[in-house]
Amino acid sequence: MTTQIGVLVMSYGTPESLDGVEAYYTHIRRGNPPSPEQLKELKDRYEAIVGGVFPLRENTDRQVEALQEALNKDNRDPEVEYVCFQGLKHAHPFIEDGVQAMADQGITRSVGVVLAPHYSAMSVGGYIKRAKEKAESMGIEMAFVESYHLHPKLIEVLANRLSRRLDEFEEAGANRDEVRVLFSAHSLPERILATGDPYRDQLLETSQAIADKTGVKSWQFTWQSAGRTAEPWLGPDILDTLRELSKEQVKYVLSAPIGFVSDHLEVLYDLDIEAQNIAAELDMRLMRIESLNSDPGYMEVLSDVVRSKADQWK
Ligand code: FEC
Repeated sequence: MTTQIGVLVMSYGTPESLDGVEAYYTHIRRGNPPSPEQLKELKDRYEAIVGGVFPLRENTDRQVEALQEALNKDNRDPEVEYVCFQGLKHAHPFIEDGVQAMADQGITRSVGVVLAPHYSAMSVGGYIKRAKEKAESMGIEMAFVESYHLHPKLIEVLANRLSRRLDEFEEAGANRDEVRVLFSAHSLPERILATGDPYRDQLLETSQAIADKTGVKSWQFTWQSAGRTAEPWLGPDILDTLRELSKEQVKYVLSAPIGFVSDHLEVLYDLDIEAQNIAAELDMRLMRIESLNSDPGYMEVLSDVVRSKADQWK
């Protein structure tokens, strides 16, 4: 007889339409509605990205489907059937809806995993807290994957993407060593450092591991997509970094947003539009590595970390 193990796959979430942007933004702001100017500015950013749509929704749907397939592939755990449920931080179906759906299906044990490889109490920690609270109230036993930022397969798939773009720079006439690689991730408020949060160190470890694997010497880490709040956020921001690099006469830049696993606003707008515009002004050639989305290698990473957590129940 097979046992069902639930997998709560958690991701940031995105609105379903432009009409849903206000409710989404209000949720991100913990119930404080944005001003009309802030709302317009966010809608404009969504409208500017490819097709003016919300690619994160489709990408997350595909990732959840692909993970379920990868987990049950080859009948590796014949006694277990993994059933994936989606839980989003700021949109429907919310994290709590995902846990409820598991309970409705009679699932009593589940692994929670976030589609973000690096742990911060403010990001992944927040997802886990909400899932845990709901699971406890529903009598579901849950185990959580906190991070997977040094998983060898993750480093391999990211390194392959980086190498492919370096080849393209070479084909375009640049010398590989002239390309400055900029690893980046979503900024968070500086106050996380005072509490010993591992976010920054984990990001630097991923960057170093990819640089080692690809033999890249000319790299640095920079932040992106800082929130629009008054408190200080971790920096330098990628736009300032580009300006600094221009002063150093750097002409070729490769962006590697390792903190993200999907094409979405923070990649398609903040990097592909905003950073590209600055690069053009500075007469720099900027390329970006391809996002992981539902790459089979990334699905292997996720299924491996989920299985390791589920092993305790076998
Ligand atoms: O494509 C999409 O629709 C969603 C793109 C998106 C992703 C994403 C990932 C992360 N965020 C993280 C932290 C914060 C903090 C605040 C914050 C604010 C926003 C706003 C938008 C937004 N985030 Fe986001 N984030 C995405 C989108 N984020 C839109 C609101 C407008 C703005 O500030 O630009 C500040 C909240 C506050 O006001 O207190 C903090 C982190 C990640 C990466 C990890 C993860 O995916 O969970 C960390 C994708």
